Amino acid sequence: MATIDRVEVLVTSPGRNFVTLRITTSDGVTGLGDATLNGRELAVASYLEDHVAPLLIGRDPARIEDTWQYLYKGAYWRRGPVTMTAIAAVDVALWDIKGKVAGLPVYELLGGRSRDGVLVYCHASGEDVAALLDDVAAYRERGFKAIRAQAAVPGLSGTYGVRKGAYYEPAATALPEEQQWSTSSYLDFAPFYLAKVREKFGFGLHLLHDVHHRLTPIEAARFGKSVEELRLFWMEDPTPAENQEAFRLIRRHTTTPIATGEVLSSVWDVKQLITEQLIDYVRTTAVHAGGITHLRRIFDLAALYQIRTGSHGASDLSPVTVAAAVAVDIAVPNFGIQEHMGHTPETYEVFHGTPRLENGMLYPSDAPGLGITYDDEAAARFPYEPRYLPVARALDGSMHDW
Ligand code: KDG
Ligand code: MG
Repeated sequence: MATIDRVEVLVTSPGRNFVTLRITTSDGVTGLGDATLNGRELAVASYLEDHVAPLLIGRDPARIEDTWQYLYKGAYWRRGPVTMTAIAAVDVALWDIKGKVAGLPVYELLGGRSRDGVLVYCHASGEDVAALLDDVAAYRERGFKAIRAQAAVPGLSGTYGVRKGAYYEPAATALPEEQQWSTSSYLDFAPFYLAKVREKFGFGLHLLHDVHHRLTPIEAARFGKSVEELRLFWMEDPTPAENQEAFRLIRRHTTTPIATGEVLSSVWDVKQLITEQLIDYVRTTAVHAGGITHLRRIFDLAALYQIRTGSHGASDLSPVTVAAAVAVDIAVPNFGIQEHMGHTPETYEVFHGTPRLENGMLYPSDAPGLGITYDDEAAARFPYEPRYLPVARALDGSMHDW
């Protein structure tokens, strides 16, 4: 029997910070897992290095489920983003190893393809409505069939989701940047610019929007109702998702589909949302929700309630997570859509072999495992730098959800 011989926690910052776990077996097979938790990277690195790596040495790398249960039940302290991201990194690395040992891509081990490719949505944004419309046009030119639209709210410093240069990176400062928030300005403006997108491009395009946890349930209900005729693919995170019953109120008032779950890390965190059919798309990911093993469990529960998948895929999820996401997305029966932001050229200097993007669809690599390799020499050129996500304050100076 092969055993786990080496466990390395790799931290690099090619354009942004990434934490990667590399597991090597006694047969010399390596597996990669993403362990990046944006703005709290070193907490997961320490969890893995100090508390998980010593437990893995000598274990059988083939026993993925048992290792998952060992790390989850063995921690005693359940769930939470740091624990679940650490477990995810181990889980994904072990699936990568299992695929390499079998000589098969991971999606074959999950039951094989249910579809030819994975529909993705990209991010269009603008400092004003005209710039947003130009950005949507440019993404359509590139073949995207689904586009998320966000525009800067006039008069506020810093709106979530609005790109300044070629790449959007909110975790860009050594201490959290303070942005402003006004619910009334947002509620007046967002339906207006989403209508402009529909007016210009019609309905032959999936249109998405991220509220980013900013509204109360009744405000979210009003927003959803006000954009109903625009037939959004979804409104995302209308209200902070830890209050699961809040979605009952939103649901009572609007047929605009709801997506949530990117900050949630276990099946327990989405159980009520799913079993009460309070959402339409579940956005949990392989990196923050316990790896491929646990994500599959969440998606299977969602399938029982006709809820589709719509995994988070921002640029703070490394190319290893993109590969893991596509492996799951291509296999599960209830796939909905996959977020895809892509990464900077520096990131692709470190991570090679990312899934192929063509005409708004992602296609998995046919290489055994997940198909991603990690370039240590390139990684060494990009040392870790502390970076924080912004925070938001309402106009009276009080803290708001960012
Ligand atoms: O690290 C935080 C980002 O991943 C998040 O703000 C991105 O909301 C997001 C999205 O939908 O991509
Ligand atoms: Mg989001």
